[in-house]
Amino acid sequence: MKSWDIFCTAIDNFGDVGVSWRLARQLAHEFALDVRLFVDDPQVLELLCPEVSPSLPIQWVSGVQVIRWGAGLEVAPAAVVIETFGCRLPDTLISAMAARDPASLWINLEYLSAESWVEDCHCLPSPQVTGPQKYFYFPGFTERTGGLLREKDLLLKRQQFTQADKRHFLRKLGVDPSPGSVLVSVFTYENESIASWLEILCRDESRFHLLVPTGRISKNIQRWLGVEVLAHGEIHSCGQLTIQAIPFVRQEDYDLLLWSCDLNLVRGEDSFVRAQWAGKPFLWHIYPQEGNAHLEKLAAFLRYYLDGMGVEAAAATQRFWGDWNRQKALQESWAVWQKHWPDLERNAERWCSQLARQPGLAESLARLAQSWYKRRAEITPPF
Ligand code: TRH
Repeated sequence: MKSWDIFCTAIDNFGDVGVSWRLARQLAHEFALDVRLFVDDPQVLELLCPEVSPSLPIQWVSGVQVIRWGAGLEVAPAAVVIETFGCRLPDTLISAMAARDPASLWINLEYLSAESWVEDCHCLPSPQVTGPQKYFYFPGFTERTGGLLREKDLLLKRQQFTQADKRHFLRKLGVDPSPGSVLVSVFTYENESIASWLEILCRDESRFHLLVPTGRISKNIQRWLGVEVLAHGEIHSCGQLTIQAIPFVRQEDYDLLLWSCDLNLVRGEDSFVRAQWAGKPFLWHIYPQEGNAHLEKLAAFLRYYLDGMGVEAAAATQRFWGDWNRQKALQESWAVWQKHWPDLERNAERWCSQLARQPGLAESLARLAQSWYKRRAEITPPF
């Protein structure tokens, strides 16, 4: 069971590829597994890992075999096959997984959600007409889920990240904040309400320095600034507020960005999880879904996250996060949220330590595969 295949389609943005790439690297590095990552759009992967050449059909990068996944791809399946986020595997592959001896363990890695039904569905078999047994696998925030991706040395590395490391990292990005600035990373979806926030930051007595990787929020900021483009390296000021466009960094460096900032605005799934491991106050722009289904997911996460926080700070967080995600004016909710800063910082560290007591996602997947193969060996005599 040393061979693992991870299949991934880039639906939109970077999250699907981001999670698959992170998982692939961790399984290869920490569990010495032979991992192949099949990805339909290696260009997205190149953004996260510039060593990837999108034109190559097969390549080795960071100990992982990266394979461009297109129509007609025929490969002998691995012992463990992970289909990420319900991407559909080709029928020929499914038949080959069933014909394999022993048949491949088939796992459907699902999206992250804090909703309570996740615990009931985690590891449930998914009935199949053909092919081997498939299992749902849910990442999550409790012991009754698959946990979150967390590299073995992640929290140690964060602890060892010094002020000098931070200065060095920021300098490489061309960032040189004035002393005492509140550094904020801004990686969110489009949001009209950012204008109201920039308005108050601009008048605030504290000095805010926003670092904005080029992306979906750029247009809203450009509109507020009254500029056509926001190119890397550009710096705009308004009162005490500085807005700086920074390049999209490789995935490992994104952690350094989060650790360097005092507040992180994150989105989707993977940056949302990394912000939690950064142990800093953050704001989650959840991926918007039809019928506002995402608001229930947001509330479900906040029920866990705010559990150890003071009542007023928790209410302020609920309001500010709610206003951001409903694209409402932010003046009042920001003013109240900001007052609870010490509580927000304490809670961020508390939550990070609480999560770190649970096994990580890669580890729990590796354990599942091990026990599944062991059970099979017990049930099926070798001759
Ligand atoms: O990009 P996202 O919005 O991705 C997703 C997808 O939209 C997906 O379809 C959806 O279902 C999911 O969200 C919920 O956000 P996410 O998940 O945070 O992924 C961003 C990735 O980009 C993450 O791996 C971190 C990485 N990143 C860098 O490597 N460098 C950077 O400079 C930045 C800003 C991000």
